Amino acid sequence: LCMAMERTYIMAKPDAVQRGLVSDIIGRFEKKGYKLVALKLVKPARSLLEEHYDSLKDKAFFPSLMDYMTSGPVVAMVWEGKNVVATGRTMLGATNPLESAPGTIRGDFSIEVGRNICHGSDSVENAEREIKLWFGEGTIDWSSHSQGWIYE
Ligand code: DGT
Repeated sequence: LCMAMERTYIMAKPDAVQRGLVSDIIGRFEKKGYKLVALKLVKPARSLLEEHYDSLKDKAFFPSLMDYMTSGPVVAMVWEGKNVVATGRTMLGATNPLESAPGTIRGDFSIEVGRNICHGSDSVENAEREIKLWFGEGTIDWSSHSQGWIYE
């Protein structure tokens, strides 16, 4: 139980909130065995999203991405666990739902890349950057009684 634990930033996008899919997204991470260390409903400012998606600012779809992401509240979360950055991305499925496998969150609940319902950090470095951006120091350390039944 002393292994270094990763953290990742997971976000239910405005369409997930509108469509009532938040509990499915949270439930998959919870049931997998990952530990929730931060969660909030937030209507993000355009400036926050511009920083979050800074690497995409020259893409043709960036304005529509900003309109989509500012269209309503999102659920921002931080999940902790072994290899949670890469495994979290696997759980979300491919960015384009046309390519996401059935059984993944996007594969099961979405059809188009511009309405792909969730976000997950793509590297440990980006996870740290995104967690700081969305939560600052506002994550919570707590001891989970089930860790001994999830990790050997
Ligand atoms: P995420 O988790 O939302 O950051 O998505 P990633 O990391 O799987 O994919 P990324 O960072 O290349 O793209 C971020 C979001 O931008 C993606 O979830 C949906 C949108 N997006 C990406 N590529 C396209 C595209 O070709 N067309 C449109 N309309 N949106 C796109």
